[in-house]
Amino acid sequence: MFTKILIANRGEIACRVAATARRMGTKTVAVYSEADAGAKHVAVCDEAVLIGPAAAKDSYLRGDRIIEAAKAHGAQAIHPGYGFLSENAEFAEACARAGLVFIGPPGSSMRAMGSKSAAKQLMEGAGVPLVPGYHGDDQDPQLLQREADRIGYPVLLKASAGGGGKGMRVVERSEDLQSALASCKREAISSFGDDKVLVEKYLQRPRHIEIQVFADTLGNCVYLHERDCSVQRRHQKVLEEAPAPGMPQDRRAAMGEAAVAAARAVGYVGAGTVEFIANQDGSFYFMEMNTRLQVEHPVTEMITGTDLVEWQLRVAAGQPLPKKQHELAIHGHAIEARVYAENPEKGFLPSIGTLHYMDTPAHVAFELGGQDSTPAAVRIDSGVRQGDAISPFYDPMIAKLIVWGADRAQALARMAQALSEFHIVGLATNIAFLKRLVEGQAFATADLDTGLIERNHDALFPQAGPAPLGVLALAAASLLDGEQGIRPSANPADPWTSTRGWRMNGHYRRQLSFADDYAATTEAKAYALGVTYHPKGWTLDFGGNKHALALVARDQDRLAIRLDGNAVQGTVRREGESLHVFSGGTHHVLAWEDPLAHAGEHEAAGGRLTAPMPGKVVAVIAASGQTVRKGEPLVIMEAMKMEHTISAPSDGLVEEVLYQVGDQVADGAPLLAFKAAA
Ligand code: MV4
Repeated sequence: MFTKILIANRGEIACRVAATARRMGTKTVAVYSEADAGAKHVAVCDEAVLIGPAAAKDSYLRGDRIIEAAKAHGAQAIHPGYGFLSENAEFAEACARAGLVFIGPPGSSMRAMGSKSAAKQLMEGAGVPLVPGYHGDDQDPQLLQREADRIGYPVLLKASAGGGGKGMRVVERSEDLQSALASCKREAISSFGDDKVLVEKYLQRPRHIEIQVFADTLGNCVYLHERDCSVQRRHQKVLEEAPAPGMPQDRRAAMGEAAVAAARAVGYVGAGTVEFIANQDGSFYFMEMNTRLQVEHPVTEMITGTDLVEWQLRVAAGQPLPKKQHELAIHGHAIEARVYAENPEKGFLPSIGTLHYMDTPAHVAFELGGQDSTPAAVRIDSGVRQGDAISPFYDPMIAKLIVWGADRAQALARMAQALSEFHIVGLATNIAFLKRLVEGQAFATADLDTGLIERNHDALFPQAGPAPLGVLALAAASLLDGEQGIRPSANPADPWTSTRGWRMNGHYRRQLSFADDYAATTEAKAYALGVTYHPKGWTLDFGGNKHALALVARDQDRLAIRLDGNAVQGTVRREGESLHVFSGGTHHVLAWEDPLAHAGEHEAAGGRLTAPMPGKVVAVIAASGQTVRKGEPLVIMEAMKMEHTISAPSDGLVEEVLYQVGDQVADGAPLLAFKAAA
């Protein structure tokens, strides 16, 4: 076994690989970019090497520097993770030339699967089922027309060099084929430098079912059953599960054997995934092979009780596969949800910034399940910690949330519960969307196909409404109870210094004011709550109705309240003047208008103007020493391909501009010194 490996990746997969290496007594070398000096993957590895600037092409894609780093640090092997260099045949071969083991398949296997049409020809020879279609070399438009007419419409044109849904055209009628062919070829040549296309029968409502395979250098090859990854949006997987709901044992074996035949046909070694599309009737067809460990591998680990990274290291070191086919049974059901820093309400736009607060459900970081032992109910694989930034340079994934259950119903219930306990402040996330998705009728009843999200759009993107009373009551209870903690008197029974709102005659009354911007109008929605204090709680007066409120229990930010006799639970996290209320999988942000907060602050206007998020300065409009009017643009930043204008908060003087065009700016960094006019 290797004594030291280099992990040529970042984020959760780098941390995941490091966890197994540590368990096996193998030392790890991390590589990192300038943006990742403080990243978790650097912290969890034994050694670390800076390989270049933030942009991946200058760092994580620099195979030459990575190989150099591996040699300089005495690593014997390189684990590529997924993405970056993981499916780069030249890199795999360059490792070998440098005397390093590439932990993955041979370059020849990657190349054989890299071209869709060549792969289909190979698969045809190996007896792997293919969608009815044409994948020949002759690209004469009239021949393609005859083939499409023979197959029958609708047909799908696919760029042979494509992948992940790029370069595809659905053609409904014979007379539309030539124009679709021309446009498909244009996209194929510009995206992949190769205009070869193939023609397939277009399947309606297909499922994406993939088979995990593993081969060693001694000629053994097994399948570790299937994953259903049908729930996707724009070819990005959102939920993955294993086993596939409704899969009969004989079809599972047939798909597994087809996948092993596919792997053997290309001389495969290591972890790979053979992707099929399946009709609703269960018929299945080879699509492509992913020649790497995949993001969603944990669901397979959970149901088979294996550590696939351990298998990768053993196979790369020349050892045989740890298990034979008949030893690979399925135990229970696992579901993975990809938690992203993105905004589902804004077209899933990535949300960059700092994870100011991250509270996760009780979980294990990585743990082996097993045929005999029950796996952990909840596992989280994450490459970030509270306080870390999600930068614009890399994939904005926050974590993979993986749950296991004895059956699908239990796994589903655990997923819904875990999502409602996953609380993040600082960034937009897809957590509430994921919760609606797993609880929705279609996923709950396993009515799966690749169009599930689009078809259920209205249920998955409900109109935002005003904050419900329970949310306002949680916020109120959190504030009111918090104030009671401030007790200057040594004698807790002393009514004169208590902050419980005690009054000698009658009950003390006050008003709490909250606001939110759910309607996304410029006018925020205001909520005014009258509060009357009682010895054991409060009465809330809201919208003309009275509601009895009492705090039942509190554990830091977690509250249990009674509201009109009903139990309500939630977490209230205060960040400045914002109250983040998490309850039942929802996240409401309420601005609290604290009447005391701004006392004595009026002269402090001005000071420094800060970057709202990490990004790049694209224009500096104001000059040092310039007088400006309120609202005038001063600096323009670009982050996530969008421009953000920083404007003068009031009339005043720009004392100093601290950045130049082209500079990278961290979240919260002062951009200019500004002095408000008197
Ligand atoms: C298809 C198909 C329907 N019929 N092929 C999309 C990406 C690539 N991996 C294969 N893809 C598809 N191929 C035929 N003949 C529908 C898709 C497809 C899809 C497949 C898997 C997961 C999500 C998808 C979303 C849209 C279309």
